[in-house]
Amino acid sequence: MTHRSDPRPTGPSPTSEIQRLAAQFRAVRRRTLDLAEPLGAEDQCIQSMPDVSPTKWHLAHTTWFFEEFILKALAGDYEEFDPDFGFLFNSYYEQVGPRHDRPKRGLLSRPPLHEVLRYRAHVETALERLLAEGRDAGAQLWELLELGCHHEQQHQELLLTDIKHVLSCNPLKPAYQAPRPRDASRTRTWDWIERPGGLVEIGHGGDDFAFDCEGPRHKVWLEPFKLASRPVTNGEFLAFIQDGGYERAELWLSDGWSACRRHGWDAPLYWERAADGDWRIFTLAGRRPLDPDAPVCHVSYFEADAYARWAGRRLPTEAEWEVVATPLTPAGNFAGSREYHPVPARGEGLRQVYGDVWEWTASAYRPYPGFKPAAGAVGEYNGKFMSGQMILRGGSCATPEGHVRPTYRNFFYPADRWQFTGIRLADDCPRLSVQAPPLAETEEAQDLPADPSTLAFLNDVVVGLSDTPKSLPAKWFYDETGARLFEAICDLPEYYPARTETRILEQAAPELAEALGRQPVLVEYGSGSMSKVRHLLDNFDTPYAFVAIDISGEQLKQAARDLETAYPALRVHTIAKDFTKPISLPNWLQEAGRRCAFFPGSTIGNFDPLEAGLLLKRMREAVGDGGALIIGVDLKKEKARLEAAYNDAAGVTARFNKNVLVRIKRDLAGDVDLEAFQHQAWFNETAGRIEMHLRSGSRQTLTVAGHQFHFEPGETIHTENSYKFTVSEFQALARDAGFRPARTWTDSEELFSVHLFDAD
Ligand code: AVI
Repeated sequence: MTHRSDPRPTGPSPTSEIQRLAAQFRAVRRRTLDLAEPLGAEDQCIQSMPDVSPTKWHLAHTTWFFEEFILKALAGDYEEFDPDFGFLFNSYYEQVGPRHDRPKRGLLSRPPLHEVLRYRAHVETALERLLAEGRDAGAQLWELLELGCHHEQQHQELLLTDIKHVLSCNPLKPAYQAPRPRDASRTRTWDWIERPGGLVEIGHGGDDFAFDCEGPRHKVWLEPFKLASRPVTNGEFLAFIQDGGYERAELWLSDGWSACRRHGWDAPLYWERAADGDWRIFTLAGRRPLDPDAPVCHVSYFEADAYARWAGRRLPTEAEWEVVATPLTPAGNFAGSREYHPVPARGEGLRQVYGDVWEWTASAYRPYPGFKPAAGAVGEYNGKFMSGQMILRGGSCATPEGHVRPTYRNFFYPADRWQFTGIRLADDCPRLSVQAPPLAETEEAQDLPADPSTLAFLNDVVVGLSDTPKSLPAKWFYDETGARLFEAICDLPEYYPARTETRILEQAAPELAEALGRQPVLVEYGSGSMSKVRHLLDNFDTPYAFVAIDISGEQLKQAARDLETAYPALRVHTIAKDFTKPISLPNWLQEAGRRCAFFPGSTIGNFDPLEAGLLLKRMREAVGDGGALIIGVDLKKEKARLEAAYNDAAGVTARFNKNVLVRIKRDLAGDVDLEAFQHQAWFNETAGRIEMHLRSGSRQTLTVAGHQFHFEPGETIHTENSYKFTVSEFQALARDAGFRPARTWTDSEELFSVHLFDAD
């Protein structure tokens, strides 16, 4: 089983966290039944090979997991459904006791399916009861519940891969679902995505859920490398077959060649040659012609490795894969699309990193440095499998939506083919480095130190400038110069938001203080110099504490010291972290009054609506039931006024925008002509946002760390969005995140708004 690798607080979780977990539990359990729904009782009983488990067994085993590890351990009065079920549905937990043989799960015609469904309902009812009393059950309950949900999601994927194998063994080749409409758009081309290597960090290190084997976070040295921008397709794999790939021992690892001969492999699993010589494949929607543009799927590690050797390349290591994947949002063709089959790549640049097919890596499944399995039976979940298996990354079209992360490590034996497994090629690069230009004629070019933040910046630059249209994340504006330029922007006559918000906050502060009651805790997201919170603190009687979250640890320390000097009675707690990631508040805050998230400056507008919703939900989780949110939001208004605020006459915003190019030149030794780009900002009415761009005045090539990026005249780099809202639009967004509007203040010109929301 899996569990988070870092200890969690021992006290009860906040109510919002409990509600989130309870909702997750219900949704996961429902989804498992949905997946089994198209199957009859006979389908659900079959085991077509030792690796495959019958659907009915998955339904029961996932239930046993909750029963064994939560109900029997933590619910004192729980009545076991059937004492024999522990023997039948324990998978591999030696410490729990003896169990039925894995290869004989298909012999379990009893208990019948309806009995297993009753078992599910029985355990769910008991768990709901425990959850209702859950406030006293302690962190262990919530940890195990979360683990149980992720465990069940893993079995949801297995349910699909296993039933595909079961149905493929039926000569009638029945379908699990009706064929889905085909999306004809696709691209055939691919590219190399190059990375400079250096000292990088991989592995999970945050507070959010991860399986124990994903951590600890640690350093890895990488030589310069490149990854293919998309996975290998069926058409490309066919060329390997046609070139005698399955008959040429020299392409195969010794164990791979033995497996190939022993099993008589001549194509990936589920491929079959029709009488007319064409290839067909079996899918969960029945047989279909082979699509040459879709990613090749159901290949073993041995086949992936042989293909890479044939192509004159290699498979990526898991660290190489993770470095490239980390900046990307884990979105793609997951099981949520209900396609249950990999689809052809679309668009340009790096594609299909997440979803479609699990990508075999050249890395063996071994513990990371410092890994220690948990004590007790749950420690058997991952740790004991760390021999003889290979790592796969990225999730597949059968993986539940939201289940994988950049650090997620899946593992299978090198001969396994029944999972949705595919290939992404990698290769070494000629030495690539972030090079500083020579200081003098006689001097050699020097490598700049590749610290993690510089590498993260380089990654974002390479990913963003390889994309169409080109873009860069706005966060890279803010080095020391960028932060100073932003402060200067706030003083500009055209930039009304900062000034207007201050006035509103000063005026609303007494009412806000009253609404928050005695001894509140203020939690500021992106606290910067901590100057805005002073407008509130000045009016609060006895604030209990101020929690400041900011990515810049240095600024945090200094600003906290200044604040403590100005407010000696205030407890100031700092969290040096990217505030978009989940945070946990210190336990000693239990004593305090209402918790209130504070997010001024309309920074919420710099997030896309989806990200903004997610961030608001994180705030809702952090403040818990009874909490509150005070947030500053810039309002929609006439275009001219909006555009003037981002096109000031003194050119400060233009310098702020160009600062990202200055950083590329300085920190990444990029060959950038600053004069060749022009600041542009306009209001995109359809999207409801100010867009900032850097526009290339000519055809030019920008070179960064050996990567070349070509610009046509007029082509832009999209550097920032700043969304504007009406009061009701913003209230709807906050409502979706679980906040109820309590009060809104605006200035007399209705330029800006400050909102107070309650979290009931
Ligand atoms: C930080 N943020 C709210 C500012 C805004 O208005 O979106 C950043 C900014 N960009 C250009 N001017 C100010």
